[in-house]
Amino acid sequence: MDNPVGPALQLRIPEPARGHRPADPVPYISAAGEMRKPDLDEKVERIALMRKQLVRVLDDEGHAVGPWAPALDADQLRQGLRDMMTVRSFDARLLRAHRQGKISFYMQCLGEEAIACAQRRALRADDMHFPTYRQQGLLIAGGHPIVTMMNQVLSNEHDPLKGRQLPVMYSSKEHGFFSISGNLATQYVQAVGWAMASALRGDTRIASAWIGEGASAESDFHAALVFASTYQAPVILNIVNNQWAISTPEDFARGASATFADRGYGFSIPALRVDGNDYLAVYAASQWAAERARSNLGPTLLEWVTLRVGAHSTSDDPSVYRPDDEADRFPLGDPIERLRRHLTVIGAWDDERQAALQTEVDALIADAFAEADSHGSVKSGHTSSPATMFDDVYATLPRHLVEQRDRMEG
Ligand SMILES: Cc1ncc(C[n+]2csc(CCOP(=O)(O)OP(=O)(O)O)c2C)c(N)n1
Repeated sequence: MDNPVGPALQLRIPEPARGHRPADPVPYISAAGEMRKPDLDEKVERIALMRKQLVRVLDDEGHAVGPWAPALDADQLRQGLRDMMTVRSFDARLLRAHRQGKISFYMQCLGEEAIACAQRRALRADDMHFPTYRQQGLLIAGGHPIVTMMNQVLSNEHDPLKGRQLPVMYSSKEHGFFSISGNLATQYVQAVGWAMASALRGDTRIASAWIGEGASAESDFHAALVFASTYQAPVILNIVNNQWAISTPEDFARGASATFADRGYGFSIPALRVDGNDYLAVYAASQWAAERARSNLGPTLLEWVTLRVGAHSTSDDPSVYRPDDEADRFPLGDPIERLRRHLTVIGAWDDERQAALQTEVDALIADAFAEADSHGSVKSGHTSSPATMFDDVYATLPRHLVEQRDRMEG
């Protein structure tokens, strides 16, 4: 007999990926050049479709097409290629250092290089980024010394953070790179707060918040959007959708039918979904969002669609939850190969120059690692004295901590 008060209520429980199931295919793929470019102050309702579709500039042949194609000259494009190749080589060297037992932990950004590299070049040097552990490209494209980054990963005596942070959790005030936190999503509220403070002071610098699609399920993400939209804070809200949050496919955090960019719409924040493996699209969308922030038009949410090609970290084994050929089947390709093809198509590049650049970049990274490695590591006992834990915390060290430090040194 039918229940007269209706069926028993049920929740939709997302199912974990079973047996090497790939992440869902990227929904709503648009052709390169298909999406129009709105005015900076266009009403959010009129941009609504852009949170579903994909802003793309580079087509399959390597041509830059449509209204989003940014005005970058050949030198700037070659610089972008060099930045991304440097990041990839840096990651490969440090992954090898982990396998050699020289470092305890590492996280690479293989396949995602365009996003941080292009946004760093699209913003000003004194803007402030609040990154996750996968934006080493911000530092490298920003000209941060590579040896210093390696010293941090080795936690040796030259590590500017004095061994207090997990490897890859960099921090550099001079390079506009806020200290990375292992507690996901905390940096989103901090970025919005920093942007609000910048506006309150009448400053001209903007903030850029970074988060992975998995961590966007955290309440800090939503709290940040409330403040960003209420106060129209000058901030770029990046969500890097690399399809996986460790072993969890992206549809867990996003829900059954939405996009991550949809989340901006609920707060009346203009939101774009962008091909994150297209250096030109990343540059153009970042520039658009930055100009909106600088013109007091408020926050912009950018969902970058990409693929985490490597493992989550050196503590992860993706072969138990994802297929080996996922990167080959990913429809947005590889960011370095795509920019290289574009440079070739416009007559600014060839195989010989590519090979020479690869050799140059690899030598730069090898030399930097040799130098950092010559300073030893925490593993070889060459690390900052534990007494330095009292440095850089208080303007004036309280008496009881002075005593504790003296006891340690004595
Ligand atoms: C608040 C919090 N919850 C959980 C974790 C454990 N954790 C570390 S990384 C990670 C996955 C994050 O995935 P995503 O945000 O998609 O970023 P990605 O690693 O893919 O770049 C999780 C669950 C954490 N560090 N902090």
